[in-house]
Amino acid sequence: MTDIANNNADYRLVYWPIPGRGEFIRLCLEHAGARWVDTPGGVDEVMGYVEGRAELGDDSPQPLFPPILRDEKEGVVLAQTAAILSYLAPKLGLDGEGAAAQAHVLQHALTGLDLNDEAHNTHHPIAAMLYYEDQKTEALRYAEVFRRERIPKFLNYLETNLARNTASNHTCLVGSSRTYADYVWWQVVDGLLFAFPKRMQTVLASYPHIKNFHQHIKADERIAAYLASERRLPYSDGVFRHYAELDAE
Ligand SMILES: N[C@@H](CCC(=O)N[C@@H](CS)C(=O)NCC(=O)O)C(=O)O
Repeated sequence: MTDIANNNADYRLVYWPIPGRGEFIRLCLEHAGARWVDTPGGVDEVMGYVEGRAELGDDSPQPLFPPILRDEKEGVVLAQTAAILSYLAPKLGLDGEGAAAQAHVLQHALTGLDLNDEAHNTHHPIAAMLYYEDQKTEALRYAEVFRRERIPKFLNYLETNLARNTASNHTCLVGSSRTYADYVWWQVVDGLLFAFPKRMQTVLASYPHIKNFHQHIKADERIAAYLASERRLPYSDGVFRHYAELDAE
């Protein structure tokens, strides 16, 4: 639930107007029904942070790039997706129980973020600052290996760990309730379904727990309401892009 009147928000996300890495954080905030706002100042606000013009207070470091989170109550400004997620986790009820479970949640989240980075490289294998059109030949080669080797390798990891987690009847990665690692993986699977629909249809036939996990979270009341709202931004120029030439069964 966002709070459009910014002054009532507990959290402020500062990110580009795309799903991208901001989406992992948005999903967690929505899960908890947190009062949050999404970059009210738009792209100028993002630039203010990366160019060192934003008010950070005394104790928060200068961020290098978005996503950036402001905890309005605590006066904390924080960057790096994994750091933001692990900071928010106990506040949003999305951490594991105990030190070992919390480390496992982080393990799963970082692994999902690795796959997110590789998905980005399928259309930007040479440099993020160059246009896709300037690296199409390399993108075709990268995407072919990504589809054949990397998607199954990572999804096998997800399927195996969902299968191992009987405590949640295979619907979560760690323990009996949802953590931020589940949202990281949900978003990556959802993004891959958008970007590589042919390949995902083929591989998901072998991964029943992933299919169920994806549907289960999508059907969650708060998440379903979020996905149907304007707050859920459409896939466009972010990590997950659909280029037909990069997809195949
Ligand atoms: N490891 C960082 C990566 C952050 C990142 O690459 N942010 C992108 C948007 S998703 C960006 O705006 N990068 C600008 C740049 O690299 O100059 C994280 O997970 O937060």
